[in-house]
Amino acid sequence: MRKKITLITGASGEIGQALIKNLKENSDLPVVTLDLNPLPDEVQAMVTALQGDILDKALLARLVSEYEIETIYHLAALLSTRSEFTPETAHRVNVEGSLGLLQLAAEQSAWRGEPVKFIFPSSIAAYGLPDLETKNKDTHVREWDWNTPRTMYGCNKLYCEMLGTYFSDYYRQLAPEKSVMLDFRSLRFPGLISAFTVPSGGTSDYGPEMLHHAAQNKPYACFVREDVRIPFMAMPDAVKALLLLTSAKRENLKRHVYNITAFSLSAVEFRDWVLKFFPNAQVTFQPDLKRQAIVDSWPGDLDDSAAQQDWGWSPDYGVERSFKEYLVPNIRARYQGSKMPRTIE
Ligand code: AKB
Repeated sequence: MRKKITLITGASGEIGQALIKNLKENSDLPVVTLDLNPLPDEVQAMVTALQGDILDKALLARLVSEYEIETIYHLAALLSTRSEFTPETAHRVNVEGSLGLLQLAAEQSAWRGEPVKFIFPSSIAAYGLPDLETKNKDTHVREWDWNTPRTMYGCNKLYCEMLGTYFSDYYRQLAPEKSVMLDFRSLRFPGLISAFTVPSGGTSDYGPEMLHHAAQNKPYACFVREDVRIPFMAMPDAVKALLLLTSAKRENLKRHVYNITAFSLSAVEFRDWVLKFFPNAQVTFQPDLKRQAIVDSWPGDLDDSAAQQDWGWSPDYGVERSFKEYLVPNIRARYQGSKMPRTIE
């Protein structure tokens, strides 16, 4: 008999590490991870870790032959800045990788006669607002607004949302017999901030970078203008959202893709929060006009009312609580202790 598991791809990334720790405490199902990179020792001990490429068909076939997968958290992706440097590789990993996993989940759903839940983190990068005037005016961007991304990563995320929806609702729609289909659920995350890891390869990285530099007493040159605004979220809320959406009753979900947000800050407001806790922080603003243009195309804030209504979403961490109770104490402890946070994508 195949062993029931939860599968996490891209598990060595920021969300993956936080999710593993949470599942370890709150779920009875064993977790199997798949990542190109090794996991840090502390999380590796909590899972069965497979090191490999999501594009490796033989590896995926082995996974299906050994395990019955209940839920897939498909986190593996190249982020927005990195993807602009290697767009074709980004497309391979972000789109072809997702397609392969959707096929795997579709096969497993049909084989076991029960849908595999496929949880897919999307992003504010799926939006592309045309100009700053529109961005400043439309501060409650809804899921169907401005779906015109201007990055490879954003295009990949938007398309994979559509692919997931297709696999969930229409896959093999002309086949003579209808089989059980997978259950695709996706979240559009704002910029995420973790106390334990520093991101790299993203374009919302200036927020977490500012904070982690301040905690280490290092000067930081912010690569966007003072006034640029996007929504952010502390990592515990990101994990909470993934788990809430996973456990939501399917009949309550009126959409496959949901916005979620916690708080919206301009870069200078972010700096001011950092200064409250690290008054000696040295932050300057030296915009990189190309990365700036990407952030300018992302919404200043989102309308997440559909998530609130359908599956009870609300963040636990507003801006003050995020800094005061989660980010600052953990970051301080981290840098005072022996372990430096890992930089990860
Ligand atoms: C990135 O900057 O690429 C990500 C994102 C906003 O999805 N953090």
